[in-house]
Amino acid sequence: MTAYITTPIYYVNAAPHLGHAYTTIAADVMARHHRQRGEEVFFLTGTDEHGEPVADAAHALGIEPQELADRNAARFQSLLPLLGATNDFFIRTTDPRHEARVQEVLGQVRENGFVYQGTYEGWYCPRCADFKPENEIDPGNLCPIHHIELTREQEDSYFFKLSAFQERLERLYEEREDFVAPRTRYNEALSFIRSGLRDVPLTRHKLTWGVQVPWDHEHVFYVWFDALLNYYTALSFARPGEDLTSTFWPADYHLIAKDILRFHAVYWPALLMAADIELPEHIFVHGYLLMEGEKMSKSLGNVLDPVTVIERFGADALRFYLLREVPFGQDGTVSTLAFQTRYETELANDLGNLASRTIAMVTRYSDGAVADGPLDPTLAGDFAGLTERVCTHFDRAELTMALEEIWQRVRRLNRYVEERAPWRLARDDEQLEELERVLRTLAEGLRTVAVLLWPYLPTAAERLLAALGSPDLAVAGAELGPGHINAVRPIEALFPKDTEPADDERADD
Ligand code: ME8
Repeated sequence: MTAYITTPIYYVNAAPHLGHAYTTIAADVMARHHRQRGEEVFFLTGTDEHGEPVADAAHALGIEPQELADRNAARFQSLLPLLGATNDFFIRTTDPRHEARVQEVLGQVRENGFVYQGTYEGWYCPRCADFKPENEIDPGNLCPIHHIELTREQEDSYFFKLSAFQERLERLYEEREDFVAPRTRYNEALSFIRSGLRDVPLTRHKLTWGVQVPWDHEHVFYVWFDALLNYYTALSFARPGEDLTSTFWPADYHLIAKDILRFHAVYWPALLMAADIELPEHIFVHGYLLMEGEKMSKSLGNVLDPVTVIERFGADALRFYLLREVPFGQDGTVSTLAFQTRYETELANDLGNLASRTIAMVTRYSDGAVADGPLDPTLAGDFAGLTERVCTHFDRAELTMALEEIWQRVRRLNRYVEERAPWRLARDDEQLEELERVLRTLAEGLRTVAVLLWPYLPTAAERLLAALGSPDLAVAGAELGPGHINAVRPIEALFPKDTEPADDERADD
């Protein structure tokens, strides 16, 4: 079984920020989870380097677009190891192999009869690189996302016959209710389709920074068609001398935020239909990270730098915080204060203390050895079906709910320590067997949560599993049961509390 997981490819008109890190982290959590399920995973991310936003940003800096693309693609790329991202490839749309494939696929779309010549006139936002329908324009003729004035554009274009796919798209949504998740986004995409699809420009005449249209060299492809195709083209050249398309296509999970829903949930399937290419399985749509109530984006200038957070607290803490704080799929506010609270109460106290205490007690009361025998059925009952529930949440794009399921067990284990008070049992020789059973249950419980937490907290989980002498990460082995752990080794604090206090000023600049 394979799982092909993608992030959007990010614009290189500026440096990466926390919003980009968020999607990449979510995709990485999914990639790791599917690897734990024994699936062969291909995880793709990359950069979108053509189009007006990039050309404009480069010209403002007095450099060539390619130079800006090289500079910022490198920044997006170097962020990945810092986040703990395990992508299998990084695609750049200025890669000539991508460009050639885009020309090939869109040439096929034309041959199939879905391209015609015409003139386009409409209100255009150069930052979105998108024409805005009249009902989406803010008062004062402003872009609802960037709050900048829209320009009236008229140009000769080749058009993509989106309208020809009205019925097929409606049928797709009827037949596959899990094509877009969560449901609110599915409904939004479907109502956009039902409101009546109009043809869209496929090429730009005035722009030169893009993939050249093979049948008319005065045009380049509209950046969105070039960009969307990355998911498909990458497989043909990600591995030198190998074409992975037949192994991994169709994509299983496209992760995106709601800002680019229409492109992914409407244009993308239509384009693939027009090219006779199989459609992806699922589009998982998350909300916006908000700072001071506004979508955080480069153009608005209120950016929290992920690198600063990682340097101070580590990638695990950032990964955990973002997926825990903001219910995946909804908008949510992030702040350094809330981050610190979660770090201290949940990572340092709930999990960190549980790990240190459990290992310290096994070391102290039984010389680090975990005796064979059955587990406490009370606790086993509270863990029953956990792995299955976690997997089901993942299948529905419920990454925060999956984490909550696991975290409830972390808290359960803490209560178990208090209830059974091993330090009291240790004072009574007659309770030796009970003490051994409690310690064994705790150690095995800790192992189970560590395995399931690994996608979110890879470094901490691996350290913990190493200390428990049970490095196996497969979810199949994550069910709570005896016999995995024989002995424990001492462990340093997983989430030390004495990290430098966060400073709102610094984190916000
Ligand atoms: O749209 N909250 O690129 P982009 C959550 N190149 N996610 C956020 C975010 C925020 N505040 N800000 C950005 C493009 N993101 C196109 C995509 S794909 C074929 C082409 C994330 O650099 C989120 O995933 O504007 C969003 O969809 C994406 O970055 C937009 O990145």
